Amino acid sequence: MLTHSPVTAHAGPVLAGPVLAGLLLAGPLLFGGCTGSPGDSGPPIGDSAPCDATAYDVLWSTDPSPMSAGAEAQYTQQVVDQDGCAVGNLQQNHDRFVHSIFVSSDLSSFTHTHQEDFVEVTSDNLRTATFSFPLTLPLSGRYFTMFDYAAKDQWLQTDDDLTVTGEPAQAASPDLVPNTTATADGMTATIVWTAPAIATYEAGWEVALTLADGTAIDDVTPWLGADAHCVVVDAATTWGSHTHAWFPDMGGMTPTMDMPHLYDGSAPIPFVFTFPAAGTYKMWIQYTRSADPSLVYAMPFVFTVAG
Ligand SMILES: [Cu+2]
Repeated sequence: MLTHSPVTAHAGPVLAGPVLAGLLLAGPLLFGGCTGSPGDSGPPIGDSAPCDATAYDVLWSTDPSPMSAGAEAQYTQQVVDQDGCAVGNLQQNHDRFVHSIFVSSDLSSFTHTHQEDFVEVTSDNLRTATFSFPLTLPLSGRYFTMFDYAAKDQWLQTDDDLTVTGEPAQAASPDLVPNTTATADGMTATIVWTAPAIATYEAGWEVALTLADGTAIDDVTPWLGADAHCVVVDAATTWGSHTHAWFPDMGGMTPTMDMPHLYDGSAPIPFVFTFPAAGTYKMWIQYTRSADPSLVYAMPFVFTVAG
């Protein structure tokens, strides 16, 4: 099942991405369709009549622009509606207001980040639906970008592309050899498919976690409101989605609900998902352990979905 079904992906104004680079912080240019002064655009928090969003988009810029491989930049983003007005009624979902995921076109680099990982969200952030965080991407080339956020009890997703300059460059093509075992950061993850991956049918898999030497663990702890997260993209990095460790009634969950803590890593962690089309995909299973909650693991798997 899709837990983060995009309601209006790609449906927003055509302002997103590099076109806006350098303009995002310019204020008045962004608020032409809104009432009030630029800095006050968007409703006060708790206002009963927020801007009447029927479509959403995420505008963004980097400083410097363009970004250079391996060099830290400041990434600033704003969630706007169909009129370019700040969406002042974003809902916190999975402990964050906007989840930003960057995947290199060669599928070697995966980053999942949020402003809250660096500084707290303020009322100004929420009123202007604008968030900012430092970002370093290791390789030049195109990065597929996914923004996950929520408003009006809807899961929302906007996708975009970001281009990084400099050296080193991404590989010319991704490594698409399927794997069922991944080892990273001293841990090993192994997946077993429990329902076959066939396009448009619900697939299922379980992820078994151990230390890299095979030692069992039992201290997986919730991170961002779930025991485990899964971000998946297609091999062409033109489509992506996000799901979580399965639990009963998961499909009925709304953005502000908390997921139960059911899995500590001592038994395989189940996932279900319906892939939209046949082809090769890559996913990253993310989780943390109470042994070191600051270390977020991202275990990568390449797999094929049958037609
Ligand atoms: Cu996130």
